[in-house]
Amino acid sequence: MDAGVVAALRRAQRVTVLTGAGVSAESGVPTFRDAQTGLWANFKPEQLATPGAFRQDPKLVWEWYAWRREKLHTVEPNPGHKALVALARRYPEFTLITQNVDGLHQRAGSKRVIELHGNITRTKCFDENIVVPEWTETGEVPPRCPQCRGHLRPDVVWFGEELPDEAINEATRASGACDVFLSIGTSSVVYPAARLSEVALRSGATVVEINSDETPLTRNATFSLRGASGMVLPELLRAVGFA
Ligand code: BJW
Repeated sequence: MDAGVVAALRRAQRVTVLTGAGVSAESGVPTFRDAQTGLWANFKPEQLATPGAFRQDPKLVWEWYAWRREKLHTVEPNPGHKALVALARRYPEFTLITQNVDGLHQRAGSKRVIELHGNITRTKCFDENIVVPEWTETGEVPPRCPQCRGHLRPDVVWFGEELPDEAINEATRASGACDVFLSIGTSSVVYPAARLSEVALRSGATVVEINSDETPLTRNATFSLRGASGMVLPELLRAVGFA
């Protein structure tokens, strides 16, 4: 384990973590940029996760999310998610920001999670942009909003849509006010989330990337740990003396 990373985590009082799809990969959730399999092999996620795709074919997009939601019932948090729960206990200020919509951090036991891109288990009205907790199933796909009869959609952030104000504001604040910033399992290509590591670097934080591959962040990060987060994070905790 890199001695510089260990020393930075031992010194730190304020730690901010940004996670992406890679952190859930070892739970069996495909990453966003993995090729899709089965029914969805012919579709690119980037082409389905847009308001335009939903307007054009709401049934297709609803069914894609229904399929992904179903698959979440068969997966569990992995050692990477659990290591972040343990890490949080060690710092007076700890902020966990995720781009993931799968809720696995919360299921692992993380208490406060800033969800930048929403949560796949919530549903909202496409027209009114308000969360809809319940509706009547009539067999129509997607189902209709009980208020306005418009289409329902998952409460996630698609390309070209604004991130929830409170989430991005709090994430930006915590990224600019930390001693160590960990960027874990994200390709660092989707903005504004990718900007958070830049904010941390500019404010003088030690930025540590944990990823099985290189990303555009690799060359700018203070340290880069190459490997699966479900292995690297528990190892890091042991090296720091937290496990
Ligand atoms: C492992 C591993 C293991 C594997 N261990 N590692 C500035 C510049 C350029 C473009 C823009 C910009 N500002 C805005 C844009 C446009 C756009 C954007 O960023 N486009 C880029 C692609 C170029 N951004 C937006 O539209 C955002 N909105 C916005 O900015 O609003 C303002 C605005 C509006 C209108 C016009 C202009 C501005 C919204 C972005 C919403 C992203 N939504 C999605 C879908 C969510 C719902 C769903 O899940 O279906 O979020 S897209 C998708 O990407 C998903 C993810 O959260 C997000 C990030 O992906 P992530 O998590 O990094 O996953 P992968 O798959 O890319 O990478 C996995 C990584 O893990 C890899 O690196 C692997 O190596 C690694 N890995 N296994 C460790 N075991």
